[in-house]
Amino acid sequence: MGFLGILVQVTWVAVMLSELAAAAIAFPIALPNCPDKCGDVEIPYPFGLREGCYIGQNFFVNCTNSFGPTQPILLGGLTATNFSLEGQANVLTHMAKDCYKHGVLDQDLSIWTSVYLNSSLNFTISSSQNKFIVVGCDTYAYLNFQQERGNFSTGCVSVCENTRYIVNGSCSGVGCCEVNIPNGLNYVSLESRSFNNHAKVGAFNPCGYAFISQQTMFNFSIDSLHSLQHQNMTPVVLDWAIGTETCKDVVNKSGYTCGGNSTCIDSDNGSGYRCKCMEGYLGNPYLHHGCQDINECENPNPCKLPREKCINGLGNFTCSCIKGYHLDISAGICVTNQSSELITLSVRKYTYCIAP
Ligand SMILES: *[C@@H]1O[C@H](CO)[C@@H](O)[C@H](O)[C@H]1NC(C)=O
Ligand SMILES: *[C@@H]1O[C@H](CO)[C@@H](O)[C@H](O)[C@H]1NC(C)=O
Ligand SMILES: *[C@@H]1O[C@H](CO)[C@@H](O)[C@H](O)[C@H]1NC(C)=O
Ligand SMILES: *[C@@H]1O[C@H](CO)[C@@H](O)[C@H](O)[C@H]1NC(C)=O
Ligand SMILES: *[C@@H]1O[C@H](CO)[C@@H](O)[C@H](O)[C@H]1NC(C)=O
Ligand SMILES: *[C@@H]1O[C@H](CO)[C@@H](O)[C@H](O)[C@H]1NC(C)=O
Ligand SMILES: *[C@@H]1O[C@H](CO)[C@@H](O)[C@H](O)[C@H]1NC(C)=O
Ligand SMILES: *[C@@H]1O[C@H](CO)[C@@H](O)[C@H](O)[C@H]1NC(C)=O
Ligand SMILES: *[C@@H]1O[C@H](CO)[C@@H](O)[C@H](O)[C@H]1NC(C)=O
Ligand SMILES: *[C@@H]1O[C@H](CO)[C@@H](O)[C@H](O)[C@H]1NC(C)=O
Ligand SMILES: *[C@@H]1O[C@H](CO)[C@@H](O)[C@H](O)[C@H]1NC(C)=O
Ligand SMILES: CC(=O)N[C@H]1CO[C@H](CO)[C@@H](O)[C@@H]1O
Repeated sequence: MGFLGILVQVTWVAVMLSELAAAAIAFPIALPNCPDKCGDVEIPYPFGLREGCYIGQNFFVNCTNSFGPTQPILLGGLTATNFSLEGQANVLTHMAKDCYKHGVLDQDLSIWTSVYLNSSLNFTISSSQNKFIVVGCDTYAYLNFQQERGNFSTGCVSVCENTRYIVNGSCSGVGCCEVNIPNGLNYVSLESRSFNNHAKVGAFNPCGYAFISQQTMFNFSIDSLHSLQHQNMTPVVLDWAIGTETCKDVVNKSGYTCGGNSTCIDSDNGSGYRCKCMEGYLGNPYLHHGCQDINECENPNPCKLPREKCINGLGNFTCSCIKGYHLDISAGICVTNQSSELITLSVRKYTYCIAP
C-alpha cells in the first residue's frame, strides 16, 4: 500500500508541473490590439500609448525617443519608470541644487528647478512612500506647494562644519535632513539655498541639494555631500486613481471601469476610485476580463501532508487525501481506507497578497 501511495504521488507531481506550465502564460495587461510596452516599461490599462488604448487624457503615455532612449513620458513631462496596478506610478523628477566655486554660484551646475505635476493631471505625490530630503552642510531648502486652499511651504536646515558627526545611512540632521510630504500634493516646487555660499565647507561639500525621493531609494552617506552633484534626477512614487467620484457614485454609471471578478475601492490619497481583483484572482482589474482565477495549488502547493492533494476552485482551493486514503483527524495524517472515495480534508480560504 505504501508503495502504491508513492506511485500515486509521482503521478500527481507530473500533473502539477503541467498545470504550472499553463499558468506561466502572462495575463494581458493592455486592451486588445494595444501596445503594452514602451522600451522596458510595461504599460497596463488604464494607461495607454495610443488613442483608444487609455481611459482618459490623464492616462495617455507618450512613448518617445526624443530625449534619447525610448521612454514613457506622462502628460506634464515626467518620465515614468514603472506602473503598478495598485494605483502607483514610479517617475523621475529633477533635483534642486545650488553649487559654488570659491564662494561664487556655479551657474553650470546649479539648476533651480520647479518640479511640477500639473494639477489637472490629478496624480498625487505619495505621502507614505516619499520624503523631502535636503543634503548639505551650509544648506536650507523649501518645498513649496499649491493647493486649492492656498500656497504653503515646508523644509529643513542642515549646517555642519566638518563630517565628523555624520552617520552613514542616517538622514537625521547632520549633513542631511528630511521632512514628510503632506497628503494629496500635485503641484510642488523645490528650492535649495545657502547661508554662506559653502565658503567654509566647499572642500567636502560644494553644493546644497533638495529633492523628493522614494524613501527606500536614497541612503545618505558622507559621499552624498559631493557625489550628488553628478546626479540630476531622483525616483518618486505617484498615486493615481480613476476620475474624481467615489465607488458608490460610479458603480452603476456607464464609465465604470472595474471588470469581472474585481471590486472597487475609493482612493484615500486624493479623489477617484481604483479597482482590485477579488481574493483568489489575478490580472488587470481595469480590463473587462482582466481578473482570472489563481491556481493556488502551485508555487508552493499549500497542501503539505503526505498523500494529500490540492484541488483548485474559483477564488479558493481545497486540500483532500488522495484516492484510497482519508484523514485521521486525531493523527492529522491521511491513512489508508477500504473505500476508494475521495474525502474532503479541509477547506481553507486562500488570502492572496496583492502587493507581494
Ligand atoms: C510625444 O513627445 C514628443 C517629444 O516631446 C512630441 O514631439 C510628440 O508630439 C508627442 N506625441 C504626442 C502624441 O503627444
Ligand atoms: C513595477 O511595479 C510592480 C508592481 O508594483 C512590481 O511588482 C515590479 O517589481 C516593479 N518593477 C520594477 C522594475 O520596479
Ligand atoms: C499661489 O502661488 C501662485 C504662484 O506663485 C499664484 O499664482 C497663486 O495666486 C497663489 N495662490 C494663492 C491662493 O495665493
Ligand atoms: C545604507 O548605508 C549604510 C552604510 O553606508 C548601510 O549600513 C545600510 O545598510 C544601508 N541601508 C540601506 C537601506 O541600504
Ligand atoms: C561612510 O561611508 C563612506 C563612503 O560613503 C566611507 O568612506 C566611510 O568610511 C564610512 N564611514 C563610516 C564610519 O562607516
Ligand atoms: C481633477 O480633480 C479635480 C478636483 O478633485 C476635478 O475637478 C477635475 O475634474 C479632475 N480632473 C480630471 C482630469 O480628472
Ligand atoms: C446599482 O444597480 C443595482 C441593480 O440595478 C442595484 O441593485 C444597486 O443597489 C445599485 N448600486 C448603487 C450603489 O446604486
Ligand atoms: C494610498 O497610498 C498608499 C501608498 O502611498 C497605498 O499603500 C495605499 O494603498 C493607497 N490607498 C488608496 C486607497 O489608494
Ligand atoms: C471570472 O473568473 C473566472 C475564472 O477564471 C472566469 O472564467 C470568468 O470569465 C471571469 N469573469 C470575467 C467577467 O472575466
Ligand atoms: C469556492 O468559491 C466558489 C465560487 O465563489 C464557491 O461556489 C465555492 O463554494 C467555494 N468553495 C469553497 C470550498 O469555499
Ligand atoms: C474511510 O474511512 C473513514 C473512517 O473509517 C470512514 O468514515 C469513511 O466513510 C471511509 N470512506 C469511504 C469512502 O468509505
Ligand atoms: C502638458 C501640460 O499640460 N503642461 C502644462 C502644465 O502646467 C504648466 C503650468 O502650470 C503649463 O505651463 C504646461 O503647459
